[in-house]
Amino acid sequence: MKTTHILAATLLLSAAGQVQAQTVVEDLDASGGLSLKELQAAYADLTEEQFVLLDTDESGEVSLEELAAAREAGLIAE
Ligand SMILES: [Ca+2]
Repeated sequence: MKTTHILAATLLLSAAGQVQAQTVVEDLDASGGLSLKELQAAYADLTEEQFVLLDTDESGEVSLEELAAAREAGLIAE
């Protein structure tokens, strides 16, 4: 009985942590990629130099894949 309660509490804690961890970036003009402006809406401190580093295929926009890769590499916060 006691073990069940501890397990439930642990699951609740980890679920709450995941919700907080991810920064939401919105494709406001629905272009399919993220512009510098759209990224700065979520990451106010992001510079143009950092944006260029995230845009690994130099398309001028950061795709969701590029954003995910940057997060994994630790270039940008979750
Ligand atoms: Ca790109």
